[in-house]
Amino acid sequence: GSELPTIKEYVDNVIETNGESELFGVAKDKNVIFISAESLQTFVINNTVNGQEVTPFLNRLIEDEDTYYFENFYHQTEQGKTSDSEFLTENSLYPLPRGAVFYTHAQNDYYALPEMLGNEGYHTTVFHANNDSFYNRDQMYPSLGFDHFYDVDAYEVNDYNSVGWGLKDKPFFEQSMKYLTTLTEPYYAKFITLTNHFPFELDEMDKSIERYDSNSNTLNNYFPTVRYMDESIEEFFQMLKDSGIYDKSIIIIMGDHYGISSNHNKAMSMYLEKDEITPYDHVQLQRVPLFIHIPGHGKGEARSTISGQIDLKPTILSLLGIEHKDDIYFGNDLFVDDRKDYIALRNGDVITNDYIYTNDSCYDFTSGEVLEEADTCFELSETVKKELEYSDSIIYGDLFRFFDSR
Ligand code: GP9
Ligand code: MN
Repeated sequence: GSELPTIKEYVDNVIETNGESELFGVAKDKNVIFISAESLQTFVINNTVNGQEVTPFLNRLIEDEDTYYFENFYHQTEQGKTSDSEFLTENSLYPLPRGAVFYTHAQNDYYALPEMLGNEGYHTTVFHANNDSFYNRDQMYPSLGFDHFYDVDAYEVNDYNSVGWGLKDKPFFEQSMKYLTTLTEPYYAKFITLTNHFPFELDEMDKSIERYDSNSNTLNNYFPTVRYMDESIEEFFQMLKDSGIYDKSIIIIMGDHYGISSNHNKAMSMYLEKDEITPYDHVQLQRVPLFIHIPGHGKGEARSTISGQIDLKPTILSLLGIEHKDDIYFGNDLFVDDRKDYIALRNGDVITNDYIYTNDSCYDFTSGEVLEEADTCFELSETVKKELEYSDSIIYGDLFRFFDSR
């Protein structure tokens, strides 16, 4: 545990914010409904395919005065994909550079969001129609402090209501309602969708829009399954309203990671009407949508804050009015002004308001031009290396064992 004080000092000096959050306590004692939207990327938001909107519901949600939408929000996952995004969200720690921390370090001590919310009287639960051992979730969720996991056994799955990886998102949300309506309030309930998963299979009857037409079937199929997920979330909102849950809750929707890898850059450049996908464009394609919807709030807006999955834990705690000064974490409340002004991707890439560091080069954030004079950009990439190493040390050394959460 000898490294812990050094890391804590770094967190106090570099990460910890001072100013009051604009939204501290705004959702005190409310339920938190978190939707992890499989493979949802920002490039489809407010975009069209064959002249049709891809995500009409989510686009309308951005305009809703109860919604904060973050357009410069990045996934920070590596090989652990969905599980990495869960790890980031619950801990505000980085996932590991290789493998999935859900598999390799499930027995560690953590001081994760579900545990902290549990201490505040919240019931914490996950809904996901896959086997509980997938990604070792049956081991990891208790370590994170989740009270219960409604896995595939909680659902009725048959040939008619499943496709690709399993239960389709619409029946998934529908069947989840009977459990959700009986949970003790307040609760933190995480829903992990599945239909919009590579290779993006969808039954004809579930297709509301046509495929794209390019040399990549992956990209072509992506659009109709994204639309299906958009519709499933719309139906879920309606069910929340009909059951009276909506007014007692905040709803967060987050893309877990990219769905279209760089193997499909040729088709992607055609869709985006670009000559090529540059390293800069590649980083910008790592943006995933984040919606924070607070029913009755009335002050929501779209924001360009440079942000990432590492920021969710401090943000959710702050919305609920929970202090966590002694905690060790690497993100910031999204609603505080003096946030650290960069986001690190797991591979060491860095994004700020002014530039993007990737591929040993610095690019102008807005124009995507390579910057020749960029000392601060290169210096920051060194800070970020250290920050990633600190986070890794916590996991490799199981350092939360020595952490007194008071
Ligand atoms: C599996 C689901 C998908 O349960 O979360 O995982 P992914 O392949 O996206 O990491
Ligand atoms: Mn995923």
